[in-house]
Amino acid sequence: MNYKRILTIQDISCVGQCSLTVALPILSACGIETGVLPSAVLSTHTAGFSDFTFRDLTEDMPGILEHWNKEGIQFDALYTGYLGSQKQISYVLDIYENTKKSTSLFFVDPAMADNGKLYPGFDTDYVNAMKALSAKADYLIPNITEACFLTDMEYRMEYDRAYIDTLLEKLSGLGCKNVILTGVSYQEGETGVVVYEKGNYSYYAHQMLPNSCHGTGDIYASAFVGAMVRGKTAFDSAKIAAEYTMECIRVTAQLDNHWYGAAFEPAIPKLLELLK
Ligand code: PXL
Repeated sequence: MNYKRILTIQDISCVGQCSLTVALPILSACGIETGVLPSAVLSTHTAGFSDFTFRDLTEDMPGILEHWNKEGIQFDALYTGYLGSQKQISYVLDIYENTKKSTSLFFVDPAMADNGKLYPGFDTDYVNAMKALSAKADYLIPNITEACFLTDMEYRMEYDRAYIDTLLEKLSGLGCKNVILTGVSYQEGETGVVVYEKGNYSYYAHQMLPNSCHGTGDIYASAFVGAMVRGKTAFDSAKIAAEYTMECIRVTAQLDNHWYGAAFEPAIPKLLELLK
């Protein structure tokens, strides 16, 4: 039986349907044993709520790693998302180096920005630390805004294939092996994802839905990682994650006042169907 164990490191936003509260159920639905390491605990996510609480768990990390090492605990894959602090990023690298197997895959979603802007609380030092983490990724999963921050390129709302090619080359220049670049749109009414594997470009285009939701980056990355750890190719995983994310957006569009996240749970049967 193909039963793998993954570790995911990202925050717990207690309410808001993002990060760990999205990654854990999606990876579990993919049939993967999922170890979790919360990077921080927030009362809600930071996009649209005010006065949220934030407890940084950076200083818990070395002790957790020490215990895992004593127990000989290893993971078949490691997947990082929103991290709590710049210092934490170096601990995360330590955890990766000391819990991986020779075949383990490292997935990095540099969850720090969208729509041309960094999320609240992040700065240039954090971006620089994220560049170092991204360099180690087998699969880096940024949106265009994050890709621009990681490569010091100008963020553009309108662009062409040459702009995307330069972004991909610069991201590879950081040292990561493969890139899954989300939210790439070359035509009105259409968007898609670029799969850049060992320097080879492929593109999965799909309909651009009229509504967008917070947290879809986390849904996309979790489904992509889940499909890959299940043994799908990167292109098939990119497609499965895109189709599932679109279904989540469609479900959310039917709800009133669901502004803070995407209703990914009712769409889980669709994910299971796509994984068959
Ligand atoms: O969805 C990314 C994300 C994760 N975690 C927290 C966030 C955000 C985006 O705003 O605020 C705490």
